[in-house]
Amino acid sequence: MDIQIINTAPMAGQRPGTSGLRKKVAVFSAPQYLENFVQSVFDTLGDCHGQTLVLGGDGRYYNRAAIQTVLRMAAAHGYARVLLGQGGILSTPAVSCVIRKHGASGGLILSASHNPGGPDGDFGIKYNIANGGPAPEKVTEAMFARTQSITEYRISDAADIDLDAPGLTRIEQMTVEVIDPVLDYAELMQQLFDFDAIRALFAGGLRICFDGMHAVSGPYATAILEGMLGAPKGSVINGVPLEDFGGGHPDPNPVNAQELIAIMAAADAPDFGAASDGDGDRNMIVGRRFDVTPSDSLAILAANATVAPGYRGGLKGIARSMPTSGAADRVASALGIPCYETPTGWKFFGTLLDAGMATLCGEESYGTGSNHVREKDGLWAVLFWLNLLAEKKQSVEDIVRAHWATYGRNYYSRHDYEDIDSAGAQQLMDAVRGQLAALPGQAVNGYTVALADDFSYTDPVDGSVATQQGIRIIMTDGARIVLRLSGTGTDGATLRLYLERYEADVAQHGIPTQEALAGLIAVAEQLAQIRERTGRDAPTVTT
Ligand code: VG1
Ligand code: CO
Repeated sequence: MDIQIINTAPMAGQRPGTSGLRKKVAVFSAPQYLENFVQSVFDTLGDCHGQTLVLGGDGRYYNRAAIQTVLRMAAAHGYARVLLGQGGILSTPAVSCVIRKHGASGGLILSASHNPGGPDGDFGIKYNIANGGPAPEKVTEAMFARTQSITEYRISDAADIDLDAPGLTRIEQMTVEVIDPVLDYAELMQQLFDFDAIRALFAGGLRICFDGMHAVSGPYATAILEGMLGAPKGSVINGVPLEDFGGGHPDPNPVNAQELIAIMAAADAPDFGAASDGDGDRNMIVGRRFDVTPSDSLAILAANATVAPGYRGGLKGIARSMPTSGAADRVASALGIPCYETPTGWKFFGTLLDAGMATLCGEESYGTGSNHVREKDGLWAVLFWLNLLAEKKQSVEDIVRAHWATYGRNYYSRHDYEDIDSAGAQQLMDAVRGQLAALPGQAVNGYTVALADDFSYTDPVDGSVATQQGIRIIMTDGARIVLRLSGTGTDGATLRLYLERYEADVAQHGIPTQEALAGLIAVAEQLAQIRERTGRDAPTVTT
């Protein structure tokens, strides 16, 4: 075995977005593309002799080939040990858990999360630091800068290793340990939730449907829900990870998870439904004929956190991304704890969690998590809800309605305009930005603008600043519109329009969401001229 030094040259477009570097498989598998990025990550980290790296992915097309390359490069970079998920499989929250539990210096997650997979789909890679969380922006920017000046990479010429056989293999000085991808994670879940109470729920006849969407969550859900907790066989559907996710789009929302939504709408629907995404960090919670908005889910878990043994001591604080609804803020204020508002992306929660300032975090995009790891965690949210059902002995819908009755309802929706022209999308954002200074005080369609800005964030722990994190137009009654461009797509641009309005009156809590937000939707159209500028007369996806 020898370490080879291969000449290379910078490639365009290797800047990580909201969550890692994502490109079409054809781009990632082109000669030296993956190698350039991985070497740039390693060069940014510096000397890794003696250190442990965690490695795994969501099982999508190109995962196994990419893992062999990363292993050879990690050996050439001096790592002492790699903990590799068997078959190349590790969910994003499991990587976070394994890094923390085994004292690794970091991990590489091979995933494009909710983006479609397969030879024509997307691939992605993300580096997580020693706390188990996504590398912060200053680190990903340094990695990007390195991709712009790279001249060579180092790689062992060792043969491919067996990714499926548990145990130890050596590449150069490095030991590769193939681990059970579920074990450490399942053990952590057992510490956080009342497994006996959940087991009793199933024994008492509770029926659930968990849709793994042919992505990475399947093995975790099957082992924990059906195996450890006794949910009836068949409770997990689409539970085997496939390289192309069965041709589906592993983004757990009512549009993409139609099979689950249909099951939950049937006359004999199960009591509880859930779905996760490509890499297992998101969750959609569904009751019988009732969808739970992710922002509400965060607020409800926060309000009831002490039902779970892992949170008996109460919460230090809550953190939510800026576009996420203010439902959690109302719970935080009732609990007398702070609520932090961060930019979109889990990397912004890490410092707050490390500093013990926040216990629960959430995003409107079906992402919820806590200080148990440093990533959002799909199955964790499902177990939390099951623990809640065990305690409350109410239906999902009754729990949500009771929450609204206590705190009021934050009507909330996100409209996505996918794959629009990038230059046009930028022009739209610039045009709205140009109006911001003049908007406060103006009346638009019955609303009066109180504040209009481009969200900037100063991290309260390390003082780092992130600017241009989304345009907010906030009305005098607290209703708001947020506009931002996605940082995870690979086709053109995706415009996200977020809409929120608070309703205290319980008699007004039954309005269909889009109807309740119609006035705000009209304001957004008037200010941003979305139809004209995108050439679309409706969003691609409404959640
Ligand atoms: C989207 C979501 C964001 C989430 C990110 C990564 O980003 O809006 O809330 O953190 O995906 O999630 P964007 O930039 O496309 O809006 V995942 O599950 O892809 O790791
Ligand atoms: Co994800």
